[in-house]
Amino acid sequence: MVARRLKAYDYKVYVTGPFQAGKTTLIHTLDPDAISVERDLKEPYRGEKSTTTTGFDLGRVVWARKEIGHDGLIIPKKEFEREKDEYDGWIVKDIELRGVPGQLHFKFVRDTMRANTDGVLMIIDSSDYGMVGDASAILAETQAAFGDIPLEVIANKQDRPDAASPEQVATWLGVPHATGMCAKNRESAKSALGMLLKKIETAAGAALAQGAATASV
Ligand SMILES: Nc1nc2c(ncn2[C@@H]2O[C@H](COP(=O)(O)OP(=O)(O)OP(=O)(O)O)[C@@H](O)[C@H]2O)c(=O)[nH]1
Ligand SMILES: [Mg+2]
Repeated sequence: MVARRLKAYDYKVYVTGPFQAGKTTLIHTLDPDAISVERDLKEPYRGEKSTTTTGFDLGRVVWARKEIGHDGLIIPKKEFEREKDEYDGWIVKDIELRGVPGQLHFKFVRDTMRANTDGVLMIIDSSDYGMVGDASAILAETQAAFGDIPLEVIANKQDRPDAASPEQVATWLGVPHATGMCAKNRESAKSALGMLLKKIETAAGAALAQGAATASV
């Protein structure tokens, strides 16, 4: 009997951050077939009629590279399946994107979505200084839960004229670095995810090397 493959992905990315930061938008830009459990906001937030996540977002992409060390391509899973033959011989990793609600009171949902995470995208709205308190609370919650895990702080909505720079956003949160992004733009979204994926692989490589060194002692 052939064993069933239970793990449907190679790397799982947990997408968190405060209310209305752009987590759901990012996942749908990367995977147009992503699914989301959300509801309409009763009132527009900062002039935008929007939805809010009450459950989760689930997206699937493929990271395809000709060689290790290349940036490679990030492709929606369904698109990749249609064009699979073009990637014969490439290194292919299945990536699961798991988005969570930003509203603080949904902490229990964020807590249940963390299992098996390999890396974290922390999405911040660069034009919403009013959310800095919530952003810091979610960053602290995430760091406490995951410890030392690859994490990328993303300064989203860089297309807005009132957006703070990624450097300013990093200062708001007291982190050394933040990467600018516009979640509505596919290239920008792919480049932000790509940065995290490279960090995940570096960390996985370091863990393997450490395991090998320990085994040989
Ligand atoms: N201008 C601009 N608007 C964005 C961008 N990303 C998201 N938005 C808008 O911001 C609002 C919130 O986006 P969502 O993706 O639902 O945010 P979220 O982080 O999933 O929010 P919650 O589920 O409530 O935590 C929507 O009106 C989006 O259209 C961006 O890069 N630029
Ligand atoms: Mg959402």
